[in-house]
Amino acid sequence: MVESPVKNPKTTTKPKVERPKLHKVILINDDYTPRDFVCMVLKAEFGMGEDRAYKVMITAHQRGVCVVAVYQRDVAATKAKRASEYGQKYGYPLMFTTEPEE
Ligand code: TYC
Repeated sequence: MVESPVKNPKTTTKPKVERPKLHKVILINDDYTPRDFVCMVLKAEFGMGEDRAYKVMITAHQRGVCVVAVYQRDVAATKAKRASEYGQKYGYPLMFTTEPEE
Protein backbone atom coordinates (compact mmCIF):
# COMPACT_ATOMS: atom_id res chain seq x y z
CA MET A 1 0.00 0.00 0.00
CA VAL A 2 1.24 3.51 -0.80
CA GLU A 3 0.99 5.92 2.12
CA SER A 4 -0.23 9.45 1.52
CA PRO A 5 2.44 11.99 2.49
CA VAL A 6 -0.36 13.98 4.18
CA LYS A 7 -1.82 12.54 7.38
CA ASN A 8 -5.48 13.41 6.76
CA PRO A 9 -5.87 14.46 3.15
CA LYS A 10 -8.92 16.71 2.75
CA THR A 11 -9.42 15.72 -0.85
CA THR A 12 -8.85 12.55 -2.77
CA THR A 13 -8.69 12.22 -6.52
CA LYS A 14 -10.95 9.65 -8.09
CA PRO A 15 -9.77 8.50 -11.50
CA LYS A 16 -12.32 9.61 -14.11
CA VAL A 17 -12.80 6.99 -16.74
CA GLU A 18 -16.26 7.84 -18.09
CA ARG A 19 -16.54 8.85 -21.74
CA PRO A 20 -17.69 12.42 -22.33
CA LYS A 21 -21.39 12.51 -23.09
CA LEU A 22 -22.56 12.96 -26.66
CA HIS A 23 -24.85 15.90 -27.30
CA LYS A 24 -28.08 15.92 -29.30
CA VAL A 25 -28.81 18.59 -31.87
CA ILE A 26 -32.54 19.35 -31.66
CA LEU A 27 -34.66 21.05 -34.31
CA ILE A 28 -37.46 23.26 -32.95
CA ASN A 29 -40.64 23.98 -34.87
CA ASP A 30 -41.85 27.47 -35.64
CA ASP A 31 -44.76 28.87 -37.67
CA TYR A 32 -42.77 30.86 -40.22
CA THR A 33 -39.81 28.98 -41.70
CA PRO A 34 -40.84 27.31 -44.98
CA ARG A 35 -40.68 23.51 -44.95
CA ASP A 36 -38.40 23.45 -47.98
CA PHE A 37 -35.99 25.81 -46.30
CA VAL A 38 -35.79 23.57 -43.19
CA CYS A 39 -35.07 20.55 -45.43
CA MET A 40 -32.41 22.49 -47.31
CA VAL A 41 -30.60 23.40 -44.06
CA LEU A 42 -30.80 19.81 -42.80
CA LYS A 43 -29.27 18.58 -46.05
CA ALA A 44 -26.57 21.26 -46.16
CA GLU A 45 -25.47 21.22 -42.52
CA PHE A 46 -26.17 17.64 -41.48
CA GLY A 47 -25.47 15.81 -44.73
CA MET A 48 -28.97 14.33 -44.94
CA GLY A 49 -30.63 13.02 -48.05
CA GLU A 50 -34.04 14.30 -49.17
CA ASP A 51 -36.08 11.57 -47.43
CA ARG A 52 -34.34 11.80 -44.07
CA ALA A 53 -34.45 15.62 -44.10
CA TYR A 54 -38.19 15.56 -44.84
CA LYS A 55 -38.87 13.06 -42.02
CA VAL A 56 -36.94 15.12 -39.47
CA MET A 57 -38.62 18.36 -40.62
CA ILE A 58 -42.14 16.89 -40.52
CA THR A 59 -41.52 15.31 -37.10
CA ALA A 60 -40.49 18.71 -35.67
CA HIS A 61 -43.49 20.31 -37.44
CA GLN A 62 -45.93 17.81 -35.89
CA ARG A 63 -44.40 17.24 -32.45
CA GLY A 64 -42.66 20.54 -31.82
CA VAL A 65 -39.11 19.15 -31.73
CA CYS A 66 -37.02 16.44 -33.37
CA VAL A 67 -33.54 15.08 -32.63
CA VAL A 68 -31.43 15.71 -35.72
CA ALA A 69 -28.22 13.86 -34.76
CA VAL A 70 -25.75 13.32 -31.91
CA TYR A 71 -22.16 14.55 -31.81
CA GLN A 72 -19.32 15.27 -29.47
CA ARG A 73 -20.26 18.45 -27.52
CA ASP A 74 -18.32 21.08 -29.48
CA VAL A 75 -19.35 19.67 -32.84
CA ALA A 76 -23.03 19.68 -31.78
CA ALA A 77 -22.77 23.29 -30.58
CA THR A 78 -21.08 24.47 -33.78
CA LYS A 79 -23.56 22.71 -36.06
CA ALA A 80 -26.58 24.00 -34.10
CA LYS A 81 -25.18 27.55 -34.26
CA ARG A 82 -24.39 27.42 -37.97
CA ALA A 83 -27.77 25.92 -38.84
CA SER A 84 -29.64 28.53 -36.76
CA GLU A 85 -27.59 31.32 -38.38
CA TYR A 86 -28.61 30.04 -41.77
CA GLY A 87 -32.23 30.79 -40.85
CA GLN A 88 -31.39 34.22 -39.42
CA LYS A 89 -29.55 35.14 -42.59
CA TYR A 90 -32.78 34.69 -44.54
CA GLY A 91 -34.98 36.31 -41.86
CA TYR A 92 -36.48 33.08 -40.48
CA PRO A 93 -36.73 32.13 -36.79
CA LEU A 94 -35.41 28.61 -37.47
CA MET A 95 -33.80 27.30 -34.27
CA PHE A 96 -31.55 24.41 -33.37
CA THR A 97 -30.48 23.72 -29.78
CA THR A 98 -28.30 21.09 -28.11
CA GLU A 99 -28.64 18.96 -24.99
CA PRO A 100 -26.52 16.22 -23.45
CA GLU A 101 -27.64 12.63 -23.91
CA GLU A 102 -28.76 10.85 -20.73
N1 TYC B 1 -43.92 24.74 -39.21
C1 TYC B 1 -43.28 25.26 -40.40
C2 TYC B 1 -44.33 25.56 -41.47
O1 TYC B 1 -45.43 25.08 -41.37
C3 TYC B 1 -42.25 24.29 -40.97
C4 TYC B 1 -41.17 23.97 -39.98
C5 TYC B 1 -40.90 22.65 -39.66
C6 TYC B 1 -40.46 25.00 -39.37
C7 TYC B 1 -39.92 22.32 -38.72
C8 TYC B 1 -39.47 24.68 -38.43
O2 TYC B 1 -38.25 23.06 -37.21
C9 TYC B 1 -39.20 23.36 -38.12
N2 TYC B 1 -43.96 26.32 -42.47
